Amino acid sequence: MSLIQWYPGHIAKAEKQLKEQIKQVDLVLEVRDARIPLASHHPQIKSWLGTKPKLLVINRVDLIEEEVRQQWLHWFRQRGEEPYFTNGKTGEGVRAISKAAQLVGVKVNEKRRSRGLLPRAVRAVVIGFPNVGKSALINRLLNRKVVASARRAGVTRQLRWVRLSEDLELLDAPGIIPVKLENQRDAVKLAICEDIGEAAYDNQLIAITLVDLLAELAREKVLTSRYNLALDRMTGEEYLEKLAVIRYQGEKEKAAMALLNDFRTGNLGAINLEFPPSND
Ligand SMILES: Nc1nc2c(ncn2[C@@H]2O[C@H](COP(=O)(O)OP(=O)(O)OP(=O)(O)O)[C@@H](O)[C@H]2O)c(=O)[nH]1
Ligand SMILES: [Mg+2]
Repeated sequence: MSLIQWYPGHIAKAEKQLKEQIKQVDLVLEVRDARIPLASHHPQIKSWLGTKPKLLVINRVDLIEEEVRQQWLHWFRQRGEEPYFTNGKTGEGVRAISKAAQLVGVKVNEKRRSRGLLPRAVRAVVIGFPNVGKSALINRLLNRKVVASARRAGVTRQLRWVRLSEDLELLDAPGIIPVKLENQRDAVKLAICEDIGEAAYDNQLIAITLVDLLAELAREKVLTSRYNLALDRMTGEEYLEKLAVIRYQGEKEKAAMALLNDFRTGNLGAINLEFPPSND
């Protein structure tokens, strides 16, 4: 597989501004993709945060099974982190986030008062990989569409403050990715889940890897039910070719897009691409 390396200028710029903004806020909301909670973790966030409080938001909870969600909940808690599972489309779980954010605000204002300062709204920035649902979550928190949110990665291009209430202000930030994608397996998962710019990868290669990954996860039956074409002993590459022939007049790009779209929208079912690693 050719390497996925993608770090466009607009992301470099966004990252620079974001690092400055993080210093100004009281709280950071880190949004990840529930199908890949590890691969969608930006490795540098910790060093940017220092001692700043963070809420861990695991979005797209509709695209994993309940049992898997419980496994992640348990895993994160064991590591001393409290994950907030959300659905940026329906708003499920967003109230818990605003409550937790307001609690941080109470602490901020206690401190301010003790220094003779007037209380103010808590300021939080929403960060994460492109397309994980940051803007969608902000819209759900506000219950109306204030910031642009759409299917493709790279929708938010500028930092933008949104006042949620007297007590809470949120900063919508463009998606960020590491300068170097060290782990190519993770990079492929980001591409499959569309949490990285389209320019970064080749659709057919990523679709082939998706099929191979489904086989690895023993979930290949979802292909049979969706396309009426069983994987049997085919490789991902052979499967894509065959699917193209029987459904798309031999056009592999179309077959690849269908596979990717069906996975991304949940048409193939709720499929997590990662499980919590064993804690030892
Ligand atoms: N299935 C599902 N889709 C979601 C969820 N949250 C957001 N989406 C969809 O994911 C896509 C990306 O959402 P955005 O809000 O634009 O994501 P973003 O993180 O702001 O993206 P950038 O600004 O490009 O970095 C949109 O099509 C949303 O409707 C969710 O919980 N489940
Ligand atoms: Mg956005």
